[in-house]
Amino acid sequence: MADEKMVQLAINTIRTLSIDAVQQAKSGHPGTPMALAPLVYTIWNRVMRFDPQDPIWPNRDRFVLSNGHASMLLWSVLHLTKTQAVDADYETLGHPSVSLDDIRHFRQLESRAPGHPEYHWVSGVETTTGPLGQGVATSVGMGIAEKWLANRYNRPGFEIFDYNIYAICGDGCMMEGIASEAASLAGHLGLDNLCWIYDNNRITIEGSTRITFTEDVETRFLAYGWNVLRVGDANDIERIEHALDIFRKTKERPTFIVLDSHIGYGSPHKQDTAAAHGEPLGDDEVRLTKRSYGWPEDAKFLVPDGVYEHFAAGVGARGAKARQQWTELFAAYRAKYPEVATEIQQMQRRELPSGWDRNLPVFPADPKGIAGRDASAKVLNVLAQNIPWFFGGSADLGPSNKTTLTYEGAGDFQADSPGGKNLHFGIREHAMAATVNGMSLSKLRPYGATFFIFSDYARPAIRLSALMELPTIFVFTHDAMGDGEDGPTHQPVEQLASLRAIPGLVTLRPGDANEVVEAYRYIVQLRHEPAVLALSRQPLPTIDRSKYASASGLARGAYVLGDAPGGNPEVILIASGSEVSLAVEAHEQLLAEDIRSRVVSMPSWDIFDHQTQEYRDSVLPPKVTARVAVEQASTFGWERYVGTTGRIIGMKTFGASAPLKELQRKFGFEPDHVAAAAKEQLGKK
Ligand SMILES: Cc1ncc(C[n+]2csc(CCOP(=O)(O)OP(=O)(O)O)c2C)c(N)n1
Ligand SMILES: [Mg+2]
Repeated sequence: MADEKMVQLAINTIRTLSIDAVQQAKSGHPGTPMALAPLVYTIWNRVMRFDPQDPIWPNRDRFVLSNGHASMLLWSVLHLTKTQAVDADYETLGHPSVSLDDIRHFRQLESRAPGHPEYHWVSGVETTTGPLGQGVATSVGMGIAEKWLANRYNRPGFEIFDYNIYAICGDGCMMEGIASEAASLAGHLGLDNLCWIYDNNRITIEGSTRITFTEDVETRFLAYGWNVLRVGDANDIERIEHALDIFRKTKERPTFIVLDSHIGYGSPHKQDTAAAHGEPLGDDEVRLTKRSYGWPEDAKFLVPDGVYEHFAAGVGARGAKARQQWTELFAAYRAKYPEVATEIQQMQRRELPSGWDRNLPVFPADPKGIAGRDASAKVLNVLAQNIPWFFGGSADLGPSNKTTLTYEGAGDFQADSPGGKNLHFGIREHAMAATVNGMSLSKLRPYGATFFIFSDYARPAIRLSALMELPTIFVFTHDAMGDGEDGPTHQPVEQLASLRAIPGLVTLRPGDANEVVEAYRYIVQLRHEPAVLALSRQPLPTIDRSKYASASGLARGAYVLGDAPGGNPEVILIASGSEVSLAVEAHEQLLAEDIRSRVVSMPSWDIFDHQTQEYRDSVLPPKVTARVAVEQASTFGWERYVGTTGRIIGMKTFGASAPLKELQRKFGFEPDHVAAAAKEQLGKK
């Protein structure tokens, strides 16, 4: 068969698999796969360096489908290229990632062709997408990661990292603010390894973009400092290939390709209408559409003869050769540079280098103490020196978050210094969070920082980090009312509760400097879970660990810090963060009055909830129902630890603008108040 005919056959296979899967599922998005099949075909079969036999080969090009609703594009191409499945231990499983049967069961339970691309569920998916804008923003982190990796590991004659990132996006992604933040950052950093292709079909769910989106997107990207190209016909694969070629030759700027397309291409009644976006075409229209493609009208889930072979000869052969060459190159590299080669291998498996925790600080007891953020600064500077690929930055609050790495040689990450370990995200929290996810997907161990209150601006990407099971680290300081005078706009109330509600996210609020150290020790060892650290702005007393239990108890989420004589408490005080030392003071008052008090430090609900029932009962004995929880945050949810009769000293309103001491008095965060609540629990007023 003439090559051109084969190409059309391959493209129409992507289209018809997408149409059939949506029709069978009675839900999904057929129109965009129908329009973008030629683009995806060109990227995958002609350009991308990707070996379907090893979808996690470190130097592969990355493909991000930011308009995740068009997931059938990805399921089709993963299937047709016979991309192999890989497990969580990075082992190839010997079966395809997406089978034809999975596609037949598109959007059904257990199918490897779910509604949207899911990173931890389907091999070959580089990042979870669906919340519009997240994919393109995440791709910026992938671009940063590649630059950093190339700078650290490449040697003359050894281009160990030189991959590109291709992200497809639609009108929705272009409208979302996060994409603007991310594009601005990528332009500033001159990420020439990054190419976004914008599906300019002028259609979203409510109809034509004439009703919502009339800006000049091209000029916007020119202003961001991108190289902007346009391909006027989404079916013209030669032009698409040419534009992608220009991208690869463009230096010092990311590339933005505007691709004019027709949603629902080939459907006589639905092309160019919103009706093609998110519902099945319907049996009659499917037949008419297939007729327009010259496809057998009644065939379903058809992969014509030669199509698998065509992809095998394209991306398959090119990827296998590239990986083979890289593997040989890496073997020579390992012989010449064994230490850095080991680093790469450890990083790829999310292992830690030996000695990763050497020199972690130990803080002596000190009633004046040290702020959570200052303790964090000491730890970050140690970890970043022990773990070469551990680094990050802040959204313009480095001096406040104390996340700037200050050791000699840490450096700033910029276009002309891609080896720097201090990232400057600018005031772009949404994009920062997605960017650190992209870095994490590239196997670095990044952190992103801002004030705890602005975790709301990072929340969509935090949620995705948990959904993807990525060990991304979010460092949030000013965790309560410690910045008193800034007032309620800056005082988090509901943030802890809302982050604790995210499945799989480890939220930690350490109670003193040594708990900060233990928190990092715990977090750094996570391989598949993200973590949020909520740190104080103000100094917290460093608890005397010769008198109270070791901070290593943090690793169990909650632990008995101080106890009644004989370990037989009648009342339990539970606290996190800045309220731990407050609870300790109340505890000492109670002991002095011969009240058998226990004080529990509870830095993490999530970790505690994963301990055995036996351990949890040992910390919070069920028979002791007199309980007081104290936390400078919403009381929401604390009933689960104090029961329906316990007392919760927390926030039921927003805070206020005033010095911290006054706020503590106003809202009841004082030892006397806590001790009084404990006595009330015991009926001793
Ligand atoms: C953050 C976010 N908001 C809303 C949605 C719901 N949604 C899914 S697709 C879509 C329209 C997207 O339009 P466009 O990107 O142009 O996609 P096309 O129909 O052209 O493929 C919307 C609003 C979403 N997935 N994510
Ligand atoms: Mg659109």
